[in-house]
Amino acid sequence: MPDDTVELEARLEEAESFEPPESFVAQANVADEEIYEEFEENWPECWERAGDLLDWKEDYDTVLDDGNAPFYEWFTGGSLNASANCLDRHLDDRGDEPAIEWIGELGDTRTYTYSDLHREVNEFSAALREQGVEEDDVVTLYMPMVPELPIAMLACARIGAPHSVVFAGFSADALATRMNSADSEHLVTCDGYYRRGDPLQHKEKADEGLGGVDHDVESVIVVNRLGDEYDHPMENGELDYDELISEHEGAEVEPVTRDAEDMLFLMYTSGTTGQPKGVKHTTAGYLSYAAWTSHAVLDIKPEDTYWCSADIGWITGHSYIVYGPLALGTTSVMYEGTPDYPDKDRLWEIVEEYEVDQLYTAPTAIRAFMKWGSEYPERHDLSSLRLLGTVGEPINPRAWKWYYKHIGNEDCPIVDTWWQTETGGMMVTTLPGIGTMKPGSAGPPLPGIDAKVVDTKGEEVGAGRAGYLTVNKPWPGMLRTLYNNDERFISEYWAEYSDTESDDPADWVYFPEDGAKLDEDGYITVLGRVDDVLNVSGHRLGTMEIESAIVGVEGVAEAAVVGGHHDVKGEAVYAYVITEEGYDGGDDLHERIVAGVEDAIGPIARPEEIVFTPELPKTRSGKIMRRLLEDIANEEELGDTSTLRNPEVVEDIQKKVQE
Ligand code: 6R9
Repeated sequence: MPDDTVELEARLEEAESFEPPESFVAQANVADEEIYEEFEENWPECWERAGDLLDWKEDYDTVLDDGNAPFYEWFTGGSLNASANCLDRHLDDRGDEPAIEWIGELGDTRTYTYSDLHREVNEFSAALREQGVEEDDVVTLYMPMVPELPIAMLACARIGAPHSVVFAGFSADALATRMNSADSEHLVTCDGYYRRGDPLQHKEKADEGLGGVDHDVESVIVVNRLGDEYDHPMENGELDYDELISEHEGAEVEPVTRDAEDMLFLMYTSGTTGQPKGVKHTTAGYLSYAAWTSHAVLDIKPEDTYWCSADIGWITGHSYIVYGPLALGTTSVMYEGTPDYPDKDRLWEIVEEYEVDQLYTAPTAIRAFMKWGSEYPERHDLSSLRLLGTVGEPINPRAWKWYYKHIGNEDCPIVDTWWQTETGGMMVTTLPGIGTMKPGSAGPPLPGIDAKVVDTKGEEVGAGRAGYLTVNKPWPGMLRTLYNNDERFISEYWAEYSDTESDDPADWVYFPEDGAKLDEDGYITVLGRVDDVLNVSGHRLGTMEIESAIVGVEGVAEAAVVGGHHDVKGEAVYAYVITEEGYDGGDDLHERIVAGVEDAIGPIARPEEIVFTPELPKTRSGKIMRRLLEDIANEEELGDTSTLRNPEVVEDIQKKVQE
């Protein structure tokens, strides 16, 4: 390596902060730092900026109705349709431009122009209607990354039927739980998909899930992705997607006028208890917020080719593959497969071929790229990239710098965006054309977002101190409630820091259950969950859900699940298991536990390590000391064990983990 490269490398290693590249600033959608003040001084009317990005059927009359906190309502009096905003309004100017560039894992591709997408969404809307789907019926979409997934989402939106997308990697049981919780009587699914070149069956899993649905299911529609590779069962009156589309060829379905606050979709996510939470998002608030943050943070312009590599089965894919980018009329790339198939340069090959302008991915992926080495991106011309983004978990400065240098060539700003399923869109991040970037720190709250770092009493902590993240004012993209469960909505998100008896919105504080640290410039470093939620490869998993799956396995008496450090996944699942009295283990219990977890949740929740132990460390009041189990998993020095009822088990467990 020549000397100057070594020097450059060293300077990059040491640098604590980076300025947005001038070339970027010159063209940025948002480049004037006064925006922070403008939002603050003019709150909540500042949110008209987000509302202005949409086409309204009927204009709204109130930006924010906070009369019934925390059940806030946004853009009240207004009406619109999300699919019309993502499709119809672009037809005149951008009808022939690509809306979705879909890339299959095997290299097959499909381009949907805005006209194509509009046509198929109309046809599928007609098909759904014919199947009896009515306004406000929840339609479950249990689908992998095929173009028919965003088509089905937009078709639901068109006819005013909220969708509930269930990640394809989730198990049959998980599908049933979600359909039951949402009383969903309609399912759109898929025969299968490809993973690392192999066809994976999906339909049988869907069938098994349907077996667990406790009410009548009116319709099941199956997309055929695998063709002749997999002769999927169709024995129960299911309908074939392609046949439905051809039956409804040329159909036009008038977009249903939806009230601003009408539900656009439900998205289930993990929480502290075993039951997943149905997060409710609305038409105007959510869509305007997804569009606004896509504009301000991702710097999306209609002529861009933008790529978010998440799965649409998670909120990131909803907001930043489908709704945000399409509302802005840009080209959104959608990739079916894994980043290392056929080789570890797959992403870079796609960036080069499609001349991708913005890439939005997750720290877990970046850590994997780093491990594979810079020779893979070096094989490709990545000069089309203008902006990089990350989401899902904290990114460590080393990974940030690797991304900055090896993918961004040191001239793309990086936005490290903190947000959640519940927030609908980004909340804490630098604005790419304005803010100094500090690797490892997400940045200040976005304009109009009143996020703070507080102590257990709700007092703000000073610079350099760690505490808990709170959001002290509402924002348009926020969840409105948990489906059919206002009480849990309040207890999960508000009770911690609010005066729940108060009618004054100023007394209501949203608690995202993340720990955070503040620096002297008001930048927030998010430290991770403070509840019993794990973040495995950026996926949110409840420890309780995994524990109850393990306890359901024959021979298991008790289980405790914690997160242990993992170089690529960030966190990995560690399970400590007590077997039943008299159970001699020794057989296939390990495999049965893995299978039990995969059946209840899916392979993403598979334990990395299962430790059998006769006892779990418990406090005198009988609570499992999870913190200690975490320290053991991470092979860290153990904290205070003096409050334990059974300190002697600790050493025993430690030995087993180290074996
Ligand atoms: C969008 C999404 C939310 C949880 C969140 C936090 C973690 C997300 C982060 C981040 C640090 C970031 N998280 N982005 N932590 N820095 N930039 O991921 O939604 O699946 O609901 O997860 O992810 O812990 O509370 P979701």
